[in-house]
Amino acid sequence: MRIVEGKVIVCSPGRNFVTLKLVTEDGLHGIGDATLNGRELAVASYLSDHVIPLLIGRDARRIEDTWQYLYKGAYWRRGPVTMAAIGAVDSALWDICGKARNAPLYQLLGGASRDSVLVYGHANGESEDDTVKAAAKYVDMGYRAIRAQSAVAGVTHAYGVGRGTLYYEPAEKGRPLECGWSTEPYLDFVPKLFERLRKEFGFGVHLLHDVHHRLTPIEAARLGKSLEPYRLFWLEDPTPAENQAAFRTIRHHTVTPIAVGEVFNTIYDCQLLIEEELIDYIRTTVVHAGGISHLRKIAALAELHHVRTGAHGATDLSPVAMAGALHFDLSVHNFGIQEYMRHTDETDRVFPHAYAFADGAMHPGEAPGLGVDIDEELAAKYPYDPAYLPVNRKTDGTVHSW
Ligand code: KDG
Ligand code: MG
Repeated sequence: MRIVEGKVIVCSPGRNFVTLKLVTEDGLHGIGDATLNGRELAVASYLSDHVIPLLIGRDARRIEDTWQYLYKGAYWRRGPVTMAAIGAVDSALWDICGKARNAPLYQLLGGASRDSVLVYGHANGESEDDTVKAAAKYVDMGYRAIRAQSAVAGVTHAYGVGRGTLYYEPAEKGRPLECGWSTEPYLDFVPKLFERLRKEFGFGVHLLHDVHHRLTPIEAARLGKSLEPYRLFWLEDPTPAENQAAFRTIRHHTVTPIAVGEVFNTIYDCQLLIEEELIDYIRTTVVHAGGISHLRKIAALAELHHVRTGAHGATDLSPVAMAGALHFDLSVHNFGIQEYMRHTDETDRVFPHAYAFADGAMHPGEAPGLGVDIDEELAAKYPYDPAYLPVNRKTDGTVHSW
C-alpha cells in the first residue's frame, strides 16, 4: 500500500488550519492536522519541502517505522514544528489503515475502554456574573464539566475572555495583541469566582480553571490551596513547565489536582512530571505531540503513575485533531477528560465528521479511520489569513508568559 501523493492544505474557515493529506496507490486517503497556532506556515513548509518527498513510495502500513524514520532521521529532534509535522503524518497513516480495514480507528487501538468520552466546555465572561451565566448555558447544553475563566479588575486582558462565549479564539490579525497582567488581583479574584460557582451550581458539576502559565510555583501553590474548598477537577498550567521540577513546590502545598502539557511535544517534556507524580492529568495532543503513536506511549507511562489523560481541544486544533483525540480517548484505559471547545459552523462544514456530542460526552462515531474529511473545494474559499496569539506584559511593561 504505497503512498503516491501528499499535499498540504492551508485554509481559514474562521481561523487558520493546516491539514496534511496522503494518498495511496489503492486510492485511499488519510488526513492529519498540522496546525501550530500563529506559526502555521512553518509546519506547512516542513511538510511540503522536507517530509512529503520522503514519504512517496513508502508503505502506508508501516506507521511506527515511518514515525521513527521522521523523528530519528531528521537528526534535529523534538520541537513544535517537527512534532506537529510528524503528528500529522502519523494521524494520516492511522486514518488510511482504519479505512483499509474498514474499521473506526479506536478498534485498531485496542477497542473501546468506555462507552463515551467525558468532555468539558469553556465558560468565560467579562465579570463573575457573566461567567455564571455562561456556565449555566453549558449546564443547559448538557455539559457535566466546565472550565471557568473571567475578566479580573486590574488586569487588562485576563486569559480566556475573548470574543463570543461559545467560540473563543485568541489569535488576532495583524501584530500580536499586547495584554496586561497583574498577579495580585488575579490571586484574590479566582477563589471568589469558584466560591460563587459552587454556590450557584453545587458540587454536581466538575469545574476546571486554566492559569495559562502565569504564576510562579509558590504563587500557584497558594492558589491551589485557596481553591481546595471548591474541589476543582483540575487547575491547569499553574506555572510554566520548561522546569518540570518546579511542580514539586506546588505538589508539596496543595491537593488541588494539576493538569499540564498542551504545549509539550514529546514524552521527554513530561517524563519527570509523570514519574515523580507531580501532576494528575497530561494534556498532550495528537497534533502537537507526534500523533496517535507517540500519545499512546505518553499515556502508557502516565498509567504507571496514576496520571490520566486530558487532551487539549481548543479551536486551533482542527476537527481532524478532535477526531484523533476521541479515538485515542475512547481506547486508552487511563483517560480522564477531553477538552471540547466547539468549532464554528463554517469550520465544521469544511471538515465533515462522524463524531458527535450528547449528554456532556462525545463519541468518535463508527466511520472507518478517523471519521473526518476535508472538503477541499470549500476549504479553497477560505484562504490563509495571518494571525498571532497575544503577548503578555506585567503592569511595568515586563514581558510575561501569556
Ligand atoms: O493556541 C493556544 C490555545 O490553544 C490555548 O491558549 C488554549 O490554553 C488553552 C486551552 O486550555 O484550551
Ligand atoms: Mg490551556
